[in-house]
Amino acid sequence: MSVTFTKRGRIGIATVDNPPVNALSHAVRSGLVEAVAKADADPEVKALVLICAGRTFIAGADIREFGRPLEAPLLNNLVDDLEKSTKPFIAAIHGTALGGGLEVALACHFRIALPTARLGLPEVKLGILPGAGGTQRLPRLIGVEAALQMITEGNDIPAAKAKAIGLVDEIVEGELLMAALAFAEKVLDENRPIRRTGELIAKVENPAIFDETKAALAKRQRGFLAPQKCVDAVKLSTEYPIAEGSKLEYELCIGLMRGSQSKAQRHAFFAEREVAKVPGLPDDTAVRDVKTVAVIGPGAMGTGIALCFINVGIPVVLVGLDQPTLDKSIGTMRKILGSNVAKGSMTQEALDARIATVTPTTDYAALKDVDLVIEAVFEDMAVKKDVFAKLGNATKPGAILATNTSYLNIDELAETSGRPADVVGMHFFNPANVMRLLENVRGAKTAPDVLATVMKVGKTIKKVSVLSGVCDGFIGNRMLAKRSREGMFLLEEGATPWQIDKVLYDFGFAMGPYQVADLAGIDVQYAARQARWNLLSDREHKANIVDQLFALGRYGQKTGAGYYTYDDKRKATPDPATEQLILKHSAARGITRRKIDDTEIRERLIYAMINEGAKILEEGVAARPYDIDAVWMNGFGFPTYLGGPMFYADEIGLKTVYEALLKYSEQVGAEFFEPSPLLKKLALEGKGFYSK
Ligand code: T1G
Repeated sequence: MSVTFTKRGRIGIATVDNPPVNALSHAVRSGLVEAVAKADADPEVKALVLICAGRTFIAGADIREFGRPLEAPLLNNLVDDLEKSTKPFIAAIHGTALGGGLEVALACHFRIALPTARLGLPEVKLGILPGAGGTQRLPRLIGVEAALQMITEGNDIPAAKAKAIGLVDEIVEGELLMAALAFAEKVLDENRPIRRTGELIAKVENPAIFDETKAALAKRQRGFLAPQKCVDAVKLSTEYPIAEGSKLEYELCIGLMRGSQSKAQRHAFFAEREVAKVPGLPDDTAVRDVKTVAVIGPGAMGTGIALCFINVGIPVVLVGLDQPTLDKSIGTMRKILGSNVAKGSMTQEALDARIATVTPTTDYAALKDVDLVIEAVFEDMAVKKDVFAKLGNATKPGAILATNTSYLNIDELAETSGRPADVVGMHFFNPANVMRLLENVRGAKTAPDVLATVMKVGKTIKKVSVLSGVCDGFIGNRMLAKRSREGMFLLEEGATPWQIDKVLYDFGFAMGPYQVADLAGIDVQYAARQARWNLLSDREHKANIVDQLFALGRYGQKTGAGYYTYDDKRKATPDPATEQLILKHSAARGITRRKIDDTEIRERLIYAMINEGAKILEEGVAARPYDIDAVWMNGFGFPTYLGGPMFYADEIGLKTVYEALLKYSEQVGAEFFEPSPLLKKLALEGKGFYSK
């Protein structure tokens, strides 16, 4: 039974119980409609408390029901019934009141919450908008400006802020049901008037806010449809009475829900959760305690990694070669946390206390009690082997030894430590305290409890953890290398860096590969190329434009010129000198340059990645296509409204990808575009990577 109706004296209680997050499934909607009818019909019942069992209030509509015909009663029917009741209805909130859950609470006449509760309308993150009155009632309750921000960004807010903006009537402590019953009695005793949110007026201070918000969103959430429609929906609240506005809102919501973007963003939602479950690693696999962490190497990555842990209250021992580099790292942490103080989301005392949980040292003896060590030193095998040899002796039995390498062979490092079962890859992405992706890498001898532990640690530090097997570049960088290869070949054959950058920018990436190269540093790319030289094909050796730019000292933004030139505001301008260098290179390579259209560029860059993704699945480096999509959406900027490379491939059709690969196999070479056996098989069977 998803909803029970009980009575305590003159108060009715509707309790929703639909684990894990009390989603508004058909059964819950029906149960609530029944409970409201009972409360309305029962003369003894003078008020109703709506409360949820388990860890949270209603966390929204049941996303798994999307894409299927929606069964009555619809959520809109329920919220209308709630609001029009003549008896005070009180929503008692704990955990997260999200999406349809907050819409149900908004239709209640009063809302109370525990201090730990959070409230939000995250629908825009699923490529839709609130479709049960949220865009009509929230602006009426908290004002258009505040509602626009909550609805277009989709972030949840703490109970205290919700109280401050009028979304919640009272913050209550202790046992929620008791507090809710007391609040209901107070409402009745004081004969408080029923306040129907839908009858309030949506006040707007700046009528231009709608156009201004749309313009800002077009930049900040470029390519996403839902944020724009959210603004349209909120505007309706200032133009129509609740009933009409809600009807129009619902149509906008359903329109988005049927679209490809929402389908992709819902896929992204579930991918993020699926990747946390590792096939073959039972949920009850033991995990090791991780109360203290050490980070070896206080460089940019080490500093970001240390921040991930101190930000969730786990103290860090930071190991460096000398005091100045340690001081520099602490200084950087202070600077990064300082922006929170400036924004008012953190006090200076809290900042100082957090920094105090970092113990900088040059002495490996300080590692004797730590539970997890993450090595983040220079990407050189000899340097890393030296560190792992020391770690094997300096740490306690059972301490996990992780490496942040992005390319090097973890099994070699594991052997050096003398305890390969404790060694694992934890590959963070720069900046580590910002990027959501954590690629955990299973070594040949990594123990199951070590894997289970680092997957759990990933969740603790608020990362999307994906497990990869050992190979050159793991999941993300391995596929990226194929895209970069094609980018180089296309430059030789007739494209320009700015043409290629525009194609990927229009595709939905925040930046094209050559602007990224200039940002990360041509010198860094050159070093990575040298380190992987033996893994490159003969043609890749010859497609050495990176080497030529490096030789000219053009390292990108840091030297004011790379592929582009940069002014003092770091604005990029296509550089004719680079174009000349590329033309001369093609001539020297005996390649006749030709006009290359954007479609070919897009297909060669993206299909090369998809084909490599298929090989990664074949080899078991990734267990599922979800893992690949989660890596690319959370670590490599693949637009979530396209769902990741493997989902995208299914949407355009594997047959289309397969035929294009055959074409480029002819044109560029089978060495580079021979379709993987898995992709060929699925394409010829008319299936996709996600086909059951
Ligand atoms: N529907 C179906 N399943 C859901 C779900 C939902 N709304 N929310 C979570 N789950 C599943 C999830 O897949 C996972 O399953 C398990 O619950 C635990 O989730 C009309 C149309 C609530 C903050 O967008 O943000 O309302 O993997 O691992 O980290 O306007 O889940 O175990 O099988 O994420 O503690 C709007 C989505 C819907 C909220 C908890 N609501 N959920 O986080 O656990 S649209 C949302 C979350 C809507 C109306 C519209 C989080 C959470 P499994 P979890 P968590």
